[in-house]
Amino acid sequence: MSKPQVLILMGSDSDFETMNEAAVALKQFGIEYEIEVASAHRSPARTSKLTREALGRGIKCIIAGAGGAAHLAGVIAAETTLPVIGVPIASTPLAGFDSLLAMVQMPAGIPVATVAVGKAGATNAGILAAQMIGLSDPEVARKLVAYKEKLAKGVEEKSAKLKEKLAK
Ligand code: RP5
Repeated sequence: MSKPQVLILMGSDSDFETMNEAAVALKQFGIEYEIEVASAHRSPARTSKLTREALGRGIKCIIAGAGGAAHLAGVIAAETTLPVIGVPIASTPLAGFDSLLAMVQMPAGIPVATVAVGKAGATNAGILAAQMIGLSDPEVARKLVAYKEKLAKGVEEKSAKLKEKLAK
């Protein structure tokens, strides 16, 4: 087994159902990843340690998912030069709007690439990480092209099916 290239961090184990979609996407492109629970508020020292060690361990991108007052991606970005992708999780009565605003409104100088709230965002976080890795990994780049072709083919099939249904 090769070394993980992506570190997936989440604020709580309750975020896993959403964040697993990032793992599923990475698996699709054959990218090794590691998953850890680390909270910006409940375990700041652990979050800092995992972040600071990541670059030296060969990690190329960190995906961070959190809900509510979602500061995880921001505090990670504060401590690393690795690209950080943030996934806002819908885990409170505010349905992820709170997480989105907390994550997306970073001050200039500390970028977090914030994706959509919830599972679609987690999927896109995995794909975006794959696209970063694909810049220097031809095998991953090839799989990304095939993935896009499959998406486009799926739309054509849906269109054909719809037309068939309407013709009946
Ligand atoms: C956030 O609080 C976590 O990212 C999670 O989305 C939310 C709730 O956490 P738990 O109370 O389920 O541990 O920090």
